Amino acid sequence: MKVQKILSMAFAATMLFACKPPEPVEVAGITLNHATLQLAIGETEQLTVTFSPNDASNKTLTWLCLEASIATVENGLITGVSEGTTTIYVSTLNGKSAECVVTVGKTIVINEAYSNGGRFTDDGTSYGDLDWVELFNNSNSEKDVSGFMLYDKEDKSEFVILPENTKIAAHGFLFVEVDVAGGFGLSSGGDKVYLENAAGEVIDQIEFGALAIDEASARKPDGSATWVVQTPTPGTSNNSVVAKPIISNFTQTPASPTDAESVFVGASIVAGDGELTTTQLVWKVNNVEKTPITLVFDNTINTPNFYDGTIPAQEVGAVVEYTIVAENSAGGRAEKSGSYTVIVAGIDYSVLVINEIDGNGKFVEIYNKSNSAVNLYGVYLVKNEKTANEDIWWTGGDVSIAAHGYYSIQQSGQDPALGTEQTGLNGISPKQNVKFELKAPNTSVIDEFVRTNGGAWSAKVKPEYDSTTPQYSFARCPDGTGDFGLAVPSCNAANPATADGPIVTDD
Ligand SMILES: [Ca+2]
Ligand SMILES: [Ca+2]
Repeated sequence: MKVQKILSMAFAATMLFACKPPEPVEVAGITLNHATLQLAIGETEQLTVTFSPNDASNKTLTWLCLEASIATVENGLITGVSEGTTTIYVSTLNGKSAECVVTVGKTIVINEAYSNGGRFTDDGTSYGDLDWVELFNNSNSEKDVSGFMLYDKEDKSEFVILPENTKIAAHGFLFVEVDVAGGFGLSSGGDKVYLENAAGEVIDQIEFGALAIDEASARKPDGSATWVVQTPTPGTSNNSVVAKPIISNFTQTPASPTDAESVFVGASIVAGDGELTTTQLVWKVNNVEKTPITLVFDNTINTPNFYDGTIPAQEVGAVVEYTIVAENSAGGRAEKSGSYTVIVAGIDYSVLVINEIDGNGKFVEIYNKSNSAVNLYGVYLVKNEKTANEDIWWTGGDVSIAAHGYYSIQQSGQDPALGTEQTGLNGISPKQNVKFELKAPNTSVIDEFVRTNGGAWSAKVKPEYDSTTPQYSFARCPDGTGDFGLAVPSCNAANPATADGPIVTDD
């Protein structure tokens, strides 16, 4: 009996102890199984929460999505609604929380485009051999893209069709070279790309601007609606590289400033990744570095994100080179360069003509029809429609051509006593197609001479005036105002009042 009583008391004590309410275990923190998530429209994905500590007493959660138009969430089950990026928040009753950034996109999208295929950077990098696009599968299941079609013109005159059995893994990438036989090239100055599914429906279309050799236009994050410019990542995620700032709508006014004019330089600049930290104009005059000019945001210009600054007026002949530099807080950097040469104000260049061209004596003679001298600074001759700087045949220095005077430019290697100056370039021939354009510093054409049979500039043309006697030049007769005809060469001297005959092209 006594033993039984003792046991009974022990049992009661135990019961008393067991019934004492346990101390609640507070939630110290929660984490989600995804910090970021990619989802196709209409698709679902379950987020799961891990509690710390795991035996926390109250695991009640509240879920919230910032933009229900992009995605919805119910007990951690996310449903993609429309293209965009939003954030899912989950919190406990004691205020611990976690979040997941959700990007919702179309199931299969054009994720990246590269337009400088076949070229190499200075360090030999090639981002794929040919122009290419990258497709991305936003969804969490593998997708068959056999028969999908890519093209860059609405008439579908050139296209690439993805072959049978082409699949893209869940959240995977497909690298597609497009500048292949029957395919299409992408313009490095900017282009469009369309993507059709096997049923012939356009499921994505993009448009991108000018890209440098080390730049691609890319969705970032992958599959999102946000486009950036960054180092190409063919066939792999765009998320791992830093997006550069994008400089567009570049403006320089005036194009050919005089010594009385300051120069307005501006561009639209967006950050890419992070925030803009630098918008600067780095510049030099005649190779001497100047203090950089800060480009400031200008809301008076009706162009978005426009930053501009002003380079002060410089002396005649000054060569001004400048670079817009934009940097973002993520370490991305972009540049856009320009240059100009300061010209003399108020010159009427229309009084200048190409007066004579001699393919035998190898000179071009310029004549001034007016009663006053004309400064030739920045006036230039272009041969055979070439426009690259190295192909400008001659550019005038700070010299003047007298009233009713002549100024001749010889091909290199000719008798220096004959002309006024020599150009380093050669190539005047009396038996080839030829065109010379005399241009003002603002690039407008003042006068031109052309003799062509319609073929290539390198093509031979008959008759070959170097094999005739005399070896004629092509000259305005009389000086300045007459039509071009055949004349005995007269470098830096008056052309005859009438030509010996017309310039003939047999073929
Ligand atoms: Ca990529
Ligand atoms: Ca002459």
